[in-house]
Amino acid sequence: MRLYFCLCVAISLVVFPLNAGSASMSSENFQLQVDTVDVGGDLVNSTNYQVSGSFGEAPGVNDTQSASTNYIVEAGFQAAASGVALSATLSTNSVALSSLSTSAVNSASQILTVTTNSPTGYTTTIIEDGNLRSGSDDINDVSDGAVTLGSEEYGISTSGAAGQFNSTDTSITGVAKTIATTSTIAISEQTTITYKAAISGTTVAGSYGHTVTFTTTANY
Ligand SMILES: [Ca+2]
Ligand SMILES: [Ca+2]
Repeated sequence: MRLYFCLCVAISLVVFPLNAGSASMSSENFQLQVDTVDVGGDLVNSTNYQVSGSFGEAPGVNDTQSASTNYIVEAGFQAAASGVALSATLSTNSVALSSLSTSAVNSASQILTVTTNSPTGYTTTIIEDGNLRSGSDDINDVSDGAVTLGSEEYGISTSGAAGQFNSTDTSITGVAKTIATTSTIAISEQTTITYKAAISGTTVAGSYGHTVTFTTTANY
């Protein structure tokens, strides 16, 4: 018995503004997130750069982002007011597990890459639009921690420092599940998501598919 199905994935991002680390002032009618003493400033944009400047700050200090393995510095008062930056990409938007048989566990992967200057990191969740299915038939979600040869089971695992299922297979359900998270900034942090499926002798033949959605948010 041979089956073919593919998985279609999509990604969405939610970004919330970051409150600056300096002291804020507020009253009934206003809130100042950051403050400085200078004589002026502006945000300047071009094709290849953005300069956020305030007169009175040291020249050149606030022109560029400084990054290393363990930190990102957004220097200058205007940068402090600009908030958190977050980007997330997938290496592919479609994953195919090819034809399944009772003699193999098929797998295929995609890579999630996240960069954020949030000092408390990010969290990525996955959710499905329904079980992996073909009409009214579906492939059972893995429930015992491993997609096993000869058993009808489907799930994912992760690899990478941020991965949350690096040593077990887990189901994808209609409830958002955290698959990757960090507690510090991330610079091109990669998490590999591996989809795995196996069938039994009673699995109904067909073309199976579903859609999953990733959501990445900065931690606060
Ligand atoms: Ca499911
Ligand atoms: Ca199993």
